[in-house]
Amino acid sequence: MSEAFYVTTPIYYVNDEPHLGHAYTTILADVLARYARLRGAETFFLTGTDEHGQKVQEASQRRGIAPQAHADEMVVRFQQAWKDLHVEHDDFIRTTQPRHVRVVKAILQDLWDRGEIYLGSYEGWYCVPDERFWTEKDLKEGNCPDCGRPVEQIVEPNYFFRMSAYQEWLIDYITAHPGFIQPDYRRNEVLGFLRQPLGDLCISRPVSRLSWGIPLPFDSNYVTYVWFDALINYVTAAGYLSDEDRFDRLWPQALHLIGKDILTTHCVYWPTMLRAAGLAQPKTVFAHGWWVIEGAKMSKSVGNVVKPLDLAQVYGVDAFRYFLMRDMTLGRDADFDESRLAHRYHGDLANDLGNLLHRLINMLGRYCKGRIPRPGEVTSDESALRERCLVLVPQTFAQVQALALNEALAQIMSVIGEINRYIEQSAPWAQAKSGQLERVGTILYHAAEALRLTSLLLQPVLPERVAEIWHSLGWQTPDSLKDGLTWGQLEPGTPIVTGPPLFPRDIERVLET
Ligand code: ME8
Repeated sequence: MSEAFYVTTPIYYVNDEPHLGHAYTTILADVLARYARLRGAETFFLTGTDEHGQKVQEASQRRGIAPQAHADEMVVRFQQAWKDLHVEHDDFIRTTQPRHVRVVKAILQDLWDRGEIYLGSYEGWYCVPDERFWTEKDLKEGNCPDCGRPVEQIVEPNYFFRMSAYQEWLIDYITAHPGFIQPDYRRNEVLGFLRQPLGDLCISRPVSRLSWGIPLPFDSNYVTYVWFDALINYVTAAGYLSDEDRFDRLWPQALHLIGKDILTTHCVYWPTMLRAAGLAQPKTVFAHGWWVIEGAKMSKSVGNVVKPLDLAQVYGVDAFRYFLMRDMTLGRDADFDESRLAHRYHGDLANDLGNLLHRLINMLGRYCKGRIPRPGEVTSDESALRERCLVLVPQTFAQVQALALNEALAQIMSVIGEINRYIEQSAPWAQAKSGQLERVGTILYHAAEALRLTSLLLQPVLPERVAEIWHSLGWQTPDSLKDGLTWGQLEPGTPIVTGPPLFPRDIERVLET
């Protein structure tokens, strides 16, 4: 294996219902992982759920069941959604799993033993009727943001991680490693934040207020603050303290995909925690933008939450995946508009890709007895087409590795357009009329082989549709898809298979936009 590739999503709060935003990050990770597998890299794709904390405790209390039982029920919604969206993760971590609890406790104990954690006092605002703590900036006009009642300032003993000691080191590290936080405007945002003095991080909650968390190994009257627990999932799953060889291979290659909402936790808390624990940094933290609806962030209270599975049911899962990857410039916000999804569906997918397969299968049936023909002598047109497809392979991998997925897809689709034009210009129907059957075979072989190879580069985004293309062309996929990335794999004489349209046109829109 040439190299390792380790990609993670945030672990989502188990109480939420998976929506377009969660689906986006997870499909993005899936697509990147599939490209890495296609390149032949040792690939590890991790997602999961964040299961401790106040909200889970409260929700389970309302239902009158234990928090673990509540989480066990809730987690299924994420697991099922990823399955339905053709997400092939290698691991799904839950922060309540013993493998994770063990690592969190080991790290806490080690930091405590080495004086990186100390007992101090936490000052904050407390809403007595709600039994909730708020920070100064949470307050609405000085009152509880939830119920609007006055809050009391309280002082409570708590444990702190000496985060402030790492401020200078972190600034230097970020400056010396320009690829660490991406895109660059997010790196600048973090460096801007670090111009203010960095405080220490309160990492505990007293059990009297919150019991649903990982107990501090050195003081059973406290549980671990949920972010200090959650971030550690990334090293737990990579094999830290369980499979050190694997951990050493994967960890330096880690790519954390996150939304821009959780930049500080991943770019300030996490690097300093790792540093204090004596661990290396992940390779990259990449913060993508928001999917917004008419300029507003999706939220349950505004009632503009897009349910990914509703759309996937109408347009098909693969078309939905294609749209998300094609229409967001990674990093920037993107406005979700179903008419744009419909436009991509009819244009790129049905007209360009679906139609290419459809025409080819028809012509192979009509002129080549329903079999892959044997190519004869080639002209410069065939050589150019072959060359274009072969060059596309490294170009696509380079763009994907630079996380320019929308550009990679635009380029692949432009080659699909070139295959369509090659057929137009070579006019196999006219050649057939004048009895040039060998020429017809040469043209159709090249067009079919070009489609096979180009569609392999679309497979990470459209896994099911592309498998149908290969089935129609009678291509026996190799055990490792990487071996399919050369020219000339369609076997002359193989029967082709006529199937239903790849992207049927009679779909109805679900949302009124
Ligand atoms: O923050 N557009 O979990 P979470 C794009 N448990 N992406 C979006 C989005 C939107 N409108 N809405 C959500 C947490 N996301 C913590 C993470 S990690 C150690 C702990 C995606 O359930 C995006 O990836 O609130 C964002 O960062 C994540 O969902 C937040 O998920």
